[in-house]
Amino acid sequence: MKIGIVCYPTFGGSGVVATELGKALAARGHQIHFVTYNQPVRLDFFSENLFYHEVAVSKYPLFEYPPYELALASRLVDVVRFEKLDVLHVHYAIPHASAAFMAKQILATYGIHIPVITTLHGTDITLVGKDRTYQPVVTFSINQSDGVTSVSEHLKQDTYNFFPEVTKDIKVIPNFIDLERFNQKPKGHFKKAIAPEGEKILVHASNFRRVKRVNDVVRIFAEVNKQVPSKLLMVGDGQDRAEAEQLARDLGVNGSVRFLGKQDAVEEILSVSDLFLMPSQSESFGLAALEAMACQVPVISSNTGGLPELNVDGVTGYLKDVGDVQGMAEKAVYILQDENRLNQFKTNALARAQTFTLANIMPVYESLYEEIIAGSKSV
Ligand code: GMT
Repeated sequence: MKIGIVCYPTFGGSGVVATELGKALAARGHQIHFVTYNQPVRLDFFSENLFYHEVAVSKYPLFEYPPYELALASRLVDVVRFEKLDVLHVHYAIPHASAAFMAKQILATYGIHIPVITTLHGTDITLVGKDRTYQPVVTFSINQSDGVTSVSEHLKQDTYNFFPEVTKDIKVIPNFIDLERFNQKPKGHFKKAIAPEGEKILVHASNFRRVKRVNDVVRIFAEVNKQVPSKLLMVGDGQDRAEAEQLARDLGVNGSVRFLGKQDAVEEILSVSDLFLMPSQSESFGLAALEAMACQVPVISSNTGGLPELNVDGVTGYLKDVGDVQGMAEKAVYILQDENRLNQFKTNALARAQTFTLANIMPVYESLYEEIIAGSKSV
């Protein structure tokens, strides 16, 4: 198949899922065309089946807000026509689903019928999407998509709750993990450098947006650190980083916390870690937690959104109410204090991650493409 993929090219989870899916499909022999404003971060190698088409947004003094959605729709028309794509798969509804709808309508005037699949990832529904500013457009473009998927059962229900006029059937296809990349690697020397006295290593990775509650990460760590010799690694960058750094100083733990910024080889950092912290306000799935589990790192998370579909309470980690810093710290100490218990949680985390493999999930997308393409040809 010739598949067009639209996504955000940044470090965000939706872009990662879209890129990894595209790479895997290309390895299966499909021709994959990424259409986005920058080279996706994980698309860092050459393959004969992978193509990248940049969306250039021209600047003009009148455009206080350059119309990216129009530039994207135009680029999609161009790519679908000239590369003869079979299907467009857009990740993150805003503005990708509506741009794809517009492209589809324009292509119809050339006699080209291109089916569109929209994958809902999380904040496109739970934060930005349900904002009244975008709600009618999001509702419309979901209903107009030929296929709609969501990354968890919870996100599917959120979509119906927040968008009462959405009538489209939503298929749940969970996020997946490439176990060839994400596995525990022998990085003893790195562990020794970070924790020379054998301290336990806690880790958090995100885009440091408000929804991630990074201050809670620092507060949980400060509590744990009172009872368990430990270090905290903070991976990523974003609006709340400076505040979290200040909080670490205020709580007197800055000497044990390292802010590493954006990192490509997250799996190496996870490989030396003992516990992953994800106290998010909302989380449709929690891909970063799955990456941690694949590297044998148990997870202390909030019980919000799709997290209970991934993190099994008392088995792969613990789940507590959003904002329950004390409860999360208590469970972290409980896991870290006993070496046998910690090892059991590590084993369980890996076993759970193995149920979300790329090999299991990719064929589900493949069959969906086939079904949607066949359906659109029969119309
Ligand atoms: O987590 C983020 O803020 C990034 C965001 C994105 O769309 O780039 O992630 C969302 O999609 C991921 C991939 O499907 C999910 O694993 C994340 O849980 C989800 N984030 C939220 O719901 C906050």
